[in-house]
Amino acid sequence: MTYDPTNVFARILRKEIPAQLLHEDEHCIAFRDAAPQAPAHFLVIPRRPIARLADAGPGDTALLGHLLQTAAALARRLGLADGGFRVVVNSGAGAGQSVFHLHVHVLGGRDFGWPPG
Ligand code: DGP
Repeated sequence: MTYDPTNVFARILRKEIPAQLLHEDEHCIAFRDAAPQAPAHFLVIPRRPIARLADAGPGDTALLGHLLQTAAALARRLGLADGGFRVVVNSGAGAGQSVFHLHVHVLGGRDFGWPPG
């Protein structure tokens, strides 16, 4: 799908609106989710403008790996690794995606059921 640069995560990347930043590097940033669904809930997003996971291509392979590495490193740093944490990517409105800039949810600090809703 076409990337809309007015989406809220693009605005966070441009520092037009604030976020509780946890991490920044040349490829991605991570910040706390404004509507947390667990005691710990943060998002890892690429700087590259990709609307949905479904829009990622072969040229994004290293970037996608970096997002997961960053998610795991932050989960360890926040003390979530031993108790377990969940990583979720909603791709498309039907899957629950509401902000159309690719993002990796990381949730921890409680038990999770399966299958997810
Ligand atoms: P999804 O439904 O997968 O597109 O997740 C979008 C998430 O983004 C949702 O958990 C709430 C969060 N969110 C929406 N707007 C903002 C915002 O302005 N700041 C922050 N930190 N999170 C936001």
